[in-house]
This record gives sequence, structure tokens and C-alpha cells, in this order.
Amino acid sequence: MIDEITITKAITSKFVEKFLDGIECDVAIVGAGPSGLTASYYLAKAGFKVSLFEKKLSLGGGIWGGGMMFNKVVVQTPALEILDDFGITYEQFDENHYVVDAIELAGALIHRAVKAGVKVFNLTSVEDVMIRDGKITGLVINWTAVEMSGLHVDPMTISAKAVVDATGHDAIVCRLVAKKTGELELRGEKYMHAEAGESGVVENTSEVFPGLFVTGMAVAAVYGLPRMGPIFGGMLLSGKKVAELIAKKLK
Ligand code: 48F
Repeated sequence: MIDEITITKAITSKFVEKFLDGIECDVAIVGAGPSGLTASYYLAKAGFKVSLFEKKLSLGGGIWGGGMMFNKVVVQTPALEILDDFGITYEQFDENHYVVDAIELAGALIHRAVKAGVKVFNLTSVEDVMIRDGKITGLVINWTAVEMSGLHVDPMTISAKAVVDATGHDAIVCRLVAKKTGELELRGEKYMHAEAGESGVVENTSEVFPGLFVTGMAVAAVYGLPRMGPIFGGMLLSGKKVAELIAKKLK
């Protein structure tokens, strides 16, 4: 027999169990676009406890719409090994450009991240950071619905040994740290130049403040790099690189 109250109890208890476990993590990732999802997967696979916070209902960030709503994206040769790790299909267009279905890319990144053990909290906005002795020690979170409706409800906190800003063009976490500490400067994303943007994002993926790492388009916002449009290899490579940097630091 199916019972409505059992359904309510099952959802509530299992969500609270997940939330309680996710409150104290090794790595807190903010933003579930291509870079955040990739980073979360490699970190969870390496055995770290990862909580991923996404303000929207669905994960995937800027993947779904491809280029100008044509739901295909381009990936360059060096990132093919990441597509292989995720079991994502690609089609060669010329010697360095490969085409990936945006829906398969988003779906596979999400699926593999969750299967690797990443705890995903969607509908959750990061609105501030916690700092102790000059180092980021956690995040301040609230339901996106609270923020959207302008309700006067206090947020709550989670702790992490490392935090990743994967919030894309807005670089929200870096922006907060810059504003509140005066110890970080955001140069702002520049004009379109796909080649320079792609390599620059990967090269500059780094720890920008003690305990705070940056990946994906947020790197361009911090370091003043060009944008690159619907080519996604740099996002995947940056996500993998930030996972490696954090793994090295935490181990
Ligand atoms: O924008 P997004 O996809 O970031 P990304 O991983 O990838 C960029 C590409 O999609 C594309 C591009 C590639 O050439 O230019 O734009 O750098 O994903 C960022 C995610 O962060 C979420 C946001 O909803 C999106 O899904 N996000 C932003 N602010 C917050 C947040 C916040 N305060 N709290 C939680 N999530």
C-alpha cells in the first residue's frame, strides 16, 4: 500500500540526513556549471567529501543552450580525455574542433558527479563567506526562494577545508571576498578572443585567497581574461585542474 505520510517522512528524513552530512565537508563548490561539476566529480572520485551548491533548480549552468540556443557545444583536443572519463560522445569537426551534444554533456556531468558521491544542494544560494585568521572556513547559505521573494529570513552556515568559486561570469564568491576583505581584486572579464580565453582560464585556475580557489569563467572575471563563447574545453580542463590543486593541498 502506498502511503502519503510515509512519502513525506522518507523525503524529509533522507534530505536532512544528506544535509547534516554535507554541512561539514572537505570541499564546498559554489555553482554547478561545467567547471564546478567537473571539479566536484574528480574530487569526489579522489575520496574527498564534496558539497555542491547551486542556486537554480537545475544544474548545468550555461551548457544547456549551447551557442545561441543551438544545443551543441565545441570542445578542443586537449579536453577529449575528460569527455572520455565521463563517457561523453563527441564528433570530430576538423583537426582541433569536436562537437558535443549540450544535453548529453550536461546530463553526463551531473549523473557522474552524483554517482561519484557529490552531495548536491540545488535551490541554494551562497550569500556570504566565513573567514577565520585570514582564511575562508565556510559559506553562508540560504534558499534561493528566500532571496527571490525578499523574505527576511536569516541564512545558515556550512564549513569546508577548501571553497571553489565556480559561479561563472559573476564570480560571486570572489566578489564577496574582494568587497569584504579588500584583499582581492577583480579585473573583470574582457572582449571575445576564444583562443586566449581558453588557455588563460586554465593557466590561471588557482587559489586566489587562502582557502578560496577559482575555476571556469570566474577565472576570467578575476584575472581580466577574454571571453570565449560556446567552446567548453577550457571549462572542463579548469575544473579538473582545480580538483588537482585542491587534492594536492588537502593531502
Ligand atoms: O555560468 P556557468 O555555466 O559557469 P562555468 O562553469 O561555465 C561557463 C560556461 O557555461 C559559459 C562559457 C563557456 O565558454 O562562457 O558561460 O564557469 O555556471 C555557474 C553556475 O553558478 C551558479 C549559477 O546558477 C550557474 O549554474 N551560481 C551563481 N551564483 C551562485 C550560484 C550563488 N550565489 N550560489 C550558488 N550558485
